[in-house]
Amino acid sequence: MQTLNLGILAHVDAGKTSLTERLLFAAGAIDEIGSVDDGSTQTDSMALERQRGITIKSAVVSFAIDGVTVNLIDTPGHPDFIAEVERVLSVLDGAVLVISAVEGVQAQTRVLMRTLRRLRIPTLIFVNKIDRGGAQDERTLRDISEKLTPAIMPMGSVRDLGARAAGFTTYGAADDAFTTALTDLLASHDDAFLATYVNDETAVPYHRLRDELAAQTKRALAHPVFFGSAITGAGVDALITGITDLLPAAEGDVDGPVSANVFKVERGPAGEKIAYVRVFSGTVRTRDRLRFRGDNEGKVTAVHVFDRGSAVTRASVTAGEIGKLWGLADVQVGDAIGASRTAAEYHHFAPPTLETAVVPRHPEEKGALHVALAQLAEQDPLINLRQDDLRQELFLSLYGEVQKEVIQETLATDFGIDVDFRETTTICFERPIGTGVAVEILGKEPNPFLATVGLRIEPAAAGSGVGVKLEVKVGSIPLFIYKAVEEFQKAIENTVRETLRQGLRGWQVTDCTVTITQSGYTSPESTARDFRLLTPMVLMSALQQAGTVVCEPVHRFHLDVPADTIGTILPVLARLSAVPRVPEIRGPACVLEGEIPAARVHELQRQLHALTRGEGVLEFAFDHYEPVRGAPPSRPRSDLNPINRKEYLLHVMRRV
Ligand SMILES: Nc1nc2c(ncn2[C@@H]2O[C@H](COP(=O)(O)OP(=O)(O)OP(=O)(O)O)[C@@H](O)[C@H]2O)c(=O)[nH]1
Ligand SMILES: [Mg+2]
Repeated sequence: MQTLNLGILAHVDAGKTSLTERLLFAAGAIDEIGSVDDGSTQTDSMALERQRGITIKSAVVSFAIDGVTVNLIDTPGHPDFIAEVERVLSVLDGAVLVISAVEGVQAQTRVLMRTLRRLRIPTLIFVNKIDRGGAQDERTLRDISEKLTPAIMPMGSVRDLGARAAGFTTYGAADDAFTTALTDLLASHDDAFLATYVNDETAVPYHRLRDELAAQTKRALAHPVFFGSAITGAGVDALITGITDLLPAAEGDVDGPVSANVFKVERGPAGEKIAYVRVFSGTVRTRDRLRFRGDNEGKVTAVHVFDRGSAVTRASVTAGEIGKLWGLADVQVGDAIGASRTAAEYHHFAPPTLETAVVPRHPEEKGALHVALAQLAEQDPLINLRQDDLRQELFLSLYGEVQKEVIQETLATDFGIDVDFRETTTICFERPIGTGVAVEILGKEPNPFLATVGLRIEPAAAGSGVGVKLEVKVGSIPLFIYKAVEEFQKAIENTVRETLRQGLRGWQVTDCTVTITQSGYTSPESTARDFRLLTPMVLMSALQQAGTVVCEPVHRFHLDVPADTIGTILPVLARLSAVPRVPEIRGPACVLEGEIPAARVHELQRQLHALTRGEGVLEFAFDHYEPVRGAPPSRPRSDLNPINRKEYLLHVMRRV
């Protein structure tokens, strides 16, 4: 039996969970259809999801149709939980992007589609909620074509739009407008196809058009669009046919070497760790020993595979399938098992832009809080749990306020720990603006360490992160010395990365290249420790020479407001350092788009109600980082600044 791993993605509330439920029902995997509003769906199974009516964690369910097992992955749409979507992307064979026919293309829809296209994930579009008042078909199609991609193909037409009886009829060979539009779209992507068509228009029979549409959809060149309603079930059968006909089933050699990716980690009722894996190649069996993240190893004690709705016990999980594995105690989200094709470090979306300190209400629970947060970080490493050495506080990175509330509630209900958060602040970055060079020579004052380290730091392209290069020649030296040199250089590289977590103003330094220009030691006295302690001094001195600019996250916003309020809104936007584009008046409504520093978004949200008589709707999504205008903010350091040599050396000596 073939497998298709399918992600359901959308802006919050577009109807992903309802559609997942409807697909399961239509395929006969469940007998009764659950509802998000009653808290009875298969995939919103956490108590918090049911209470809040939103999806917080990605969840897997499955159905079988026409000899294909479809593993559906329902993802959260709220931007605070985008990390959940990120982890799922690497395991998908295809996706359904859901768009509400009432709201149209929304902020998160663009972010998701941009990523799906960049990763070349075959994607169908489902325009949902055609039964709701205010639903639009033509306008939604125009919206998709203008804002997402023009490479779309409407697969049918809608009747009784906006009424409970709304339905969807698929086009066929007899619909001339459809076959002409389809031929045009397909010909624009494939020269061979275009040539056949130009030579003889009638030479392209309908089945050839369908085959070519499937081929181009599987290559993520074309995106068929379906319409329907997750609530009434309209259009859902056509969507299922589209899923099985137009999306590619998983491939992989079941007898090959094991290669798998961990995309979700959860704890079972007894606290045991469960890893969700997508297997790309090979077969994982109970009692197999698996290697992951370097030299970590674990023995699989149980395997579950998704089958008709839920997960069932099996002896093995094979290439193409998704399974749950028990027994891998040290496994983390994002781990590659065996020779996986995806690296553990993959980031398709922006990192969290906020941070906050977490404080237990009862100070004696500090230790327990650390353990609990470490467990949450295992499931979501992007929260980036860290302890501040100077102030002894625990810090988390966050996407937004809803995620913060969810963490607070999870700590209270699952771990019995009540916490408060300090003020949430924006996370900035520092980028070097020039080149800086520094060196400390072994045996030369004031270098107290048995090591020579020379470093150069220079700016690199935006978004490139930190690169470390070597300019030192190792030359022809005996192997045992070579090993030591290698170890010392590794120590320098690791320390460079560690030190750059706090730049001149306390922010992570990024988008730079650090070159090791010199390294020296004395044998056998020098140790890796000498390099680890000296490197921060050299690097910070080079960085000071280079200078840095503090960059803050900037969001792209979309504001829907009554047209007569625009005169009062524009000055407020200016005060908040937002840069709006020309307002677009649509009758009594006005659409304003532009950019705004992430730090000011909440202020805008707070004022919007009063400014627009409660009618304004604000949507935003992260766009890019840019230098802070005005005085750059600093972040208190969490440990000693190596620029202050005297204190740094005193501290280092005291630690010995
Ligand atoms: N009328 C109508 N309502 C719908 C339809 N699909 C979903 N809804 C309603 O829209 C709301 C959101 O639906 P969900 O299925 O939770 O949306 P979601 O995309 O999973 O939301 P998140 O997971 O929180 O991002 C619920 O109140 C649903 O009942 C539809 O086709 N028609
Ligand atoms: Mg949902």
